[in-house]
Amino acid sequence: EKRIPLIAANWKMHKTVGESVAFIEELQREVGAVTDREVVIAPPFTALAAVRRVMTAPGYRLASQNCHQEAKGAFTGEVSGGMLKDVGCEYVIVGHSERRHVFGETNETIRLKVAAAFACGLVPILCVGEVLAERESNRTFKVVDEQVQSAVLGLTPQQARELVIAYEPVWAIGTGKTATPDQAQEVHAFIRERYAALCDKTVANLTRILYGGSVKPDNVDSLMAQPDVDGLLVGGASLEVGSFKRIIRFVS
Ligand code: G2H
Repeated sequence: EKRIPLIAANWKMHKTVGESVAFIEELQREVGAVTDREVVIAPPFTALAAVRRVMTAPGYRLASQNCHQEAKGAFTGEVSGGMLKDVGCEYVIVGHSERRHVFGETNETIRLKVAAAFACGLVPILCVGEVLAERESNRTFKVVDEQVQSAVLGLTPQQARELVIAYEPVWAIGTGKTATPDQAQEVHAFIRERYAALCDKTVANLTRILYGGSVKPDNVDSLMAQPDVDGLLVGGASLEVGSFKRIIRFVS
């Protein structure tokens, strides 16, 4: 068994329904079916249903950018995993650095969201990563380790195997400052090693670890050439079909 590369577009708070549909139609027209990699699109909540309807080519999957940890209830403004599954999502991004740092999500909230996502039949894409001050004080491994460890607490071996991890150094997000392929590889290898210790070696060898943070057409090949980089989580460069198409077609 091999790790199938996964390229995810995180559109954040961008695109109307019409813009989202036009993007998916054009992307599928230009790229067509993908068989040796998975393309995951995470539009805003408002465009999920419309994107689901036009996403018909093989290899494309729908994701949400967030979910609430409870199944239902008096949580005004929130969306549950079950609702996302219902609209056709297969994946959900959990613990993105913007959720952690702008909206105050803690490792504990994120652990609950990971569990809730699995309970609804969604696969979480768990984001982890250090801020600049943590990197500069040599705490990168410690921070990432705590984030991963906390999130996988209580997962079954099957869930641990399905979970997708995205390493996104916060200092590289939307800043144009990408981690070098070596910097990414170093942390990815560390995550896999820790994952093997926490879960199991076979599981860790099958778990996909994505890199995110200023991924661009001109750095995608060198990132994907790293042995422990199994895919990409792309923000800014996923908003245009031209650049996202090039990223999907990485060669490593
Ligand atoms: C990191 C990434 C997508 P960008 O947030 O999750 O965004 O590619 O714009 O740095």
